[in-house]
Amino acid sequence: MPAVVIVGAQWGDEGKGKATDLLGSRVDYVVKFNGGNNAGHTVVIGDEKYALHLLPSGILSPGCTPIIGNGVVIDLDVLFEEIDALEARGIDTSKLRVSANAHLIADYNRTLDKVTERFLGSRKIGTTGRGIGPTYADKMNRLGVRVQDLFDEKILRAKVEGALELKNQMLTKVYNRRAVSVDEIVDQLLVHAERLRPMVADTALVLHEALDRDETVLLEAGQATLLDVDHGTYPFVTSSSATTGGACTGSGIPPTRITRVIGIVKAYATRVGEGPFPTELFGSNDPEGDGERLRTNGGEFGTTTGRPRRCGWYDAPVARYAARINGVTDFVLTKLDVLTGWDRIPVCVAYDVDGERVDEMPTTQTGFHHAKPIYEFFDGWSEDISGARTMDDLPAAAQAYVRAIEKMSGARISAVGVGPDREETVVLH
Ligand code: 2SA
Ligand code: GDP
Ligand code: MG
Repeated sequence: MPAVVIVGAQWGDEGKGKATDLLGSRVDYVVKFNGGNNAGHTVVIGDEKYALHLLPSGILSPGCTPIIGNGVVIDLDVLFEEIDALEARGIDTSKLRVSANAHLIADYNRTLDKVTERFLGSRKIGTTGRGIGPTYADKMNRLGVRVQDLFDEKILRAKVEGALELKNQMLTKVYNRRAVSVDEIVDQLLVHAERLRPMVADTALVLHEALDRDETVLLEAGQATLLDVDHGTYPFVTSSSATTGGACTGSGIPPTRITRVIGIVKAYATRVGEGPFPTELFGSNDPEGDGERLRTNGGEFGTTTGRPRRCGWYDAPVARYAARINGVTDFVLTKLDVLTGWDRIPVCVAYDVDGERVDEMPTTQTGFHHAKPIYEFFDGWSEDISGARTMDDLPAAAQAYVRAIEKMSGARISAVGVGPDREETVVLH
């Protein structure tokens, strides 16, 4: 049986949490394979709203085993805060398993994230300040501290010492901060060690055995294709692999076991943090105030940081790019309801790059920075569509919009979101 991947096909916050939750009742394992508590997935079930950061969204489905894979970076304080908050609301988290190879976010990494951003000034990335980038940098520099290190204090101490050697030079000499002591970090990391111990597992083996038993594994990406460290709008990206390739490396499941890749796309586009965004609506680009209207109607504020998200129209070349990079077999188009009430809806079908029409995403950073959207316009609709459950329930103009997007985006659309609730979904396939 299959391993299924869910990835963001734009700049994040497409509604991956809801899509994962929707599938949750039909899958046995849900795996978070990249990122950390920079992620923010909101899931609405009836009157209850859950914001998940570090735990996979599948944790809300009884019967589903949530896994934090080796590709994740873990802030232990946040992990246990999140577990306690869910338990207090009656959610069973006892099945959670955590990879022994996942890396830990130490306090110095949070500090470095924040001071680096301040230091960069106008060149800043607009990170979430959770220590994600510095923790992945340590991993790549072979200076990381892993979950398994918590259970051998001698090794833990040696690793923290190694990690701090250069960092203390940097903190004191470049950033004018105090040096950090090995003892203080080791003590902080060990606070949760015994509570974590029973959850720690060889998660790759657990998942292989599940697949061999014909069980279904859902791999849930944090962030998105355009924020992927290799395939995104580098350097304005996160520091992990948020695409299908990352699902393999971040979980230990090989590509040959993946049978379906579900790309989540919003019916318009948003981005948080800095970096190029051709269809963004702001200032003189947006005489009608459509950006603010999308933000208000769509509730476009960061789930983790509360930052207002930048808003713009649907960008078809971006979706096609994501379809190619991830091998998307199905798109889920979310938040169609947010577009209700516009007379006409622009969709970016290609770019004008320095006077030349370009149909696919430009390869160079400068090319994408210069890309101006070329729009095609579609009729809007005014009816409330939140009650629609089949394509036929949607107004003709909404159906035409969905079909047009499908044609441009490189894969079939298998579901359409018409509201935040689990139930508010039009299923096509
Ligand atoms: P980081 O902190 O190193 O990962 O930041 C690097 C870039 O990645 C972006 N990023 C995100 N973009 C959208 N949503 C994210 N999650 C939260 C949410 C964000 C929030 O669901 O709303 O609450 O602000 C997320 N996480 C990272 C980030 O904006 C930087 O551009
Ligand atoms: P994720 O990071 O991709 O999981 O997305 P977020 O949870 O950060 O942001 C998506 C937001 O849109 C959440 O508040 C969801 O509850 C909400 N949402 C998801 N699908 C729909 C939809 O079809 N319609 C509306 N109106 N809201 C949706
Ligand atoms: Mg989010």
